[in-house]
Amino acid sequence: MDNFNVDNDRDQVKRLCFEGAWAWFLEICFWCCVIAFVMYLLRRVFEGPFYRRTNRIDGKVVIVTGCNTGIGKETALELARRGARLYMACRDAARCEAARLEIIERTQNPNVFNRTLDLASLSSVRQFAERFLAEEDRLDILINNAGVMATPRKLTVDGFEQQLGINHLGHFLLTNLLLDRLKKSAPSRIVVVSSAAYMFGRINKNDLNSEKKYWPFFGAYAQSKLANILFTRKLAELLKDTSVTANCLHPGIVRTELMRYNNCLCFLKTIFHLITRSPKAGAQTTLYLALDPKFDALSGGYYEYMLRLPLLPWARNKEMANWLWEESEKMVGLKHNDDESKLTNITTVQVIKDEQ
Ligand SMILES: NC(=O)c1ccc[n+]([C@@H]2O[C@H](COP(=O)([O-])OP(=O)(O)OC[C@H]3O[C@@H](n4cnc5c(N)ncnc54)[C@H](OP(=O)(O)O)[C@@H]3O)[C@@H](O)[C@H]2O)c1
Ligand SMILES: *[C@@H]1O[C@H](CO)[C@@H](O)[C@H](O)[C@H]1NC(C)=O
Ligand SMILES: CC(=O)N[C@H]1CO[C@H](CO)[C@@H](O)[C@@H]1O
Repeated sequence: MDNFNVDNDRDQVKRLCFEGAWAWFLEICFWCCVIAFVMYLLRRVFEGPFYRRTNRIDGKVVIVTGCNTGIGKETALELARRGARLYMACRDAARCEAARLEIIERTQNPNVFNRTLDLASLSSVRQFAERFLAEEDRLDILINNAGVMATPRKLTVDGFEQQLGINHLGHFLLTNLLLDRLKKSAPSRIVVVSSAAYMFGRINKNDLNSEKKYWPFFGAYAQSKLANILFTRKLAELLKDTSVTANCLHPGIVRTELMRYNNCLCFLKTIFHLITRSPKAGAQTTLYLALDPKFDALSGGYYEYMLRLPLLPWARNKEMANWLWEESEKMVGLKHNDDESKLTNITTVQVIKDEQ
């Protein structure tokens, strides 16, 4: 009798819990929610933190290089939204104008200007700087963002390997030409978009231009991004008695056009999409360094996910930073060199300085 009752109860329990269609439905719903929540958390983790302060920069003059697309465009958009007087420094006039019109429409800020800057040409850099210095009295924020990654080996107009030429040397010259204006506008700042790929990089003293051996990503790109960091740190040191700060960053792995030269990675696209950040998320650390008031006084740091991170020894090497700085000065013609042709460039620089 007892036995019968127990079995009966068990049956009833079974029926209640597992046999009703609603039970299955609830269970499926539950697991869907769990999966959705986990995916949401993962996305949040990969998207990283956002810059939440609402400080405006009305009337501040800002230059962003390479801002017709990708991280640069999102950076420009947010700075325009906060009232910047924004100079878009891009190599392709049509793409620049398209982005400019979109930014004006979305932010209702009319002070957004298109300017041509091809970092693969020193004379283009000089022309850009000359025009800018003639039309603006101040420069509050310079954002060196433009870049190319893992391209086939190609030379710039001036004969430099293009990843080094565009990512480092073009920006090196640009920054130096604008430095006095930044000092005059202090507190002001320089933000350099580098990459965690610097970890794979070494400055190849004997073959800066990868003439002997060309390794697109782990060689030339990584070297150029390491150069960005050494440049920033040397700059911070040179500027330590001024109120001009210089900081650099890694934006995360961001879905942009940067991969345009790397079709071989296409098969990874789906996975890639899951673990990468949107350009908007990718712009957050740049915005943090450009906007947060604390960087009026903090200089020489390397940031990722809005956190200051320690650098590997070869990115902290002062001797190398000094060597690279001097070598870069020679390469872009900012310094006395035995070579006659390079003397002409010093004249150009002095003319620009005299105009101020
Ligand atoms: N995406 C990532 O995962 C990632 C990771 C680490 C670091 N970064 C760095 O983030 C920065 C921005 O990259 P992104 O991902 O936004 O790439 P992107 O979408 O390819 O944008 C790069 C920008 O740089 C411009 N540019 C290229 N060559 C130039 C030149 N010679 N003169 C002037 N502008 C030039 C491009 O102009 P065009 O459109 O005319 O080509 C474009 O506006 C780069 O410095 C990159 O190294 C990106
Ligand atoms: C750049 O902007 C000006 C307005 O400031 C516009 O008249 C001009 O057409 C633009 N340049 C290009 C190449 O679209
Ligand atoms: C060595 C060097 O960089 N020379 C450049 C000086 O500037 C002119 C244009 O202003 C370039 O044509 C040279 O290549």
